[in-house]
Amino acid sequence: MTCYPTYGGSGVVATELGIELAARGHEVHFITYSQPFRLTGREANIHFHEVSVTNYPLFEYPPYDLALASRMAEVAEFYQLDLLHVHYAIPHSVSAHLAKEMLRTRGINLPFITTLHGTDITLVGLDRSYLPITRFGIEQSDGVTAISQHLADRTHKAFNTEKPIEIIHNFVNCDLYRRDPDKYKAMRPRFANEDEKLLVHLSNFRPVKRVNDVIETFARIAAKTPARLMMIGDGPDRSSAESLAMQLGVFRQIHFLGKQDNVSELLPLADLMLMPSEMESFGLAALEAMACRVPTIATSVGGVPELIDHEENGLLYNVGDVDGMAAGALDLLANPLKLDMMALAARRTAQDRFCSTRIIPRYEAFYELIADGL
Ligand code: GMT
Repeated sequence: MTCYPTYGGSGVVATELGIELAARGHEVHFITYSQPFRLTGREANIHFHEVSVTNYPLFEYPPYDLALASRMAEVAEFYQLDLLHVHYAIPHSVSAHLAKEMLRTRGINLPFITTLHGTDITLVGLDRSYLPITRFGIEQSDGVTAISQHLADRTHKAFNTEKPIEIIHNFVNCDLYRRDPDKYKAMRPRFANEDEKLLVHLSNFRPVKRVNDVIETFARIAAKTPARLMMIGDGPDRSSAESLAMQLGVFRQIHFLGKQDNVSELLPLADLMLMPSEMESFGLAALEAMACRVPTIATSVGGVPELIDHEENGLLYNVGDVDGMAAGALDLLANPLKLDMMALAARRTAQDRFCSTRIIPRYEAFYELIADGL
């Protein structure tokens, strides 16, 4: 398994997938530049191989992709891996292709699967300097999966490729992500008083997440009802969000919590999640919240409508419609029965359609297919 091990949806999915597969008895080897942040290092059947990139004054840009390919080939040979599964096309699929070719010269067959997550296609992959190599990486993959139908369609169109793409939606462990009444009672007072509503946002605070819209929406909500907001995560737009919160007079009602490992303990404390992104190929944070009985107020972009049905298990708005999102949130917060129905529907969606018990077997079946060369 190869992914970006830092804070980001694709790394989370890869890590959780590795953990779930290991729990089912598979031997999982992570090959990345640092230990993925949701791994503790104590999980059975999980092995971590660090890719170290030697620097040399001649290298203005140390060649990580080559060091990764080398390590992939070594690990695959030493540990007799059945296949490589890389998350995020760039540069991982190209490194996997190189590793495969290196092993081929030694008589070893090593198929590889690429999972597309979103920005590898919609932002980075479409940049002129990466487009041809991204298309190459996708086409050379023995199998390709995408985390939503939207992303698969977009990939076919943007890269003008007919490469078959298996849709395997993101997943959540519904036993871990749930509202435990005792924990709720014990922890919620840390973040909100009894008369206050609690909202949450979770992301990497990149421009695509529109964190300032989170603050704008929250300020409109807080002007009408006592409320607090947990901002989980960190990234380039955090200070701009903090400064906007100051300007709008809601800074003291917001907990900027930074990067947190155990989001499954924080999400269930909230009444609503805010996810006003410019683009989401899936919206994993919303799914994690939904499993915890927290409906999401989101933008109707990318793959989000594959997860959220407007007025059923959440609310959908146009990008930038902070007035609409605030009005929707206030309406729900003022109608506990309606909010409760939506919270139950959100949990049901997570359980019935996106629970790891349903999705992991899809990956296992796909692995079998690719490993058997079909
Ligand atoms: O936007 C992020 O959180 C990072 C990015 C990534 O690739 O790490 O996330 C993408 O992958 C997630 C997991 O599959 C999806 O849930 C996100 O929707 C997707 N982000 C975008 O498409 C902007």
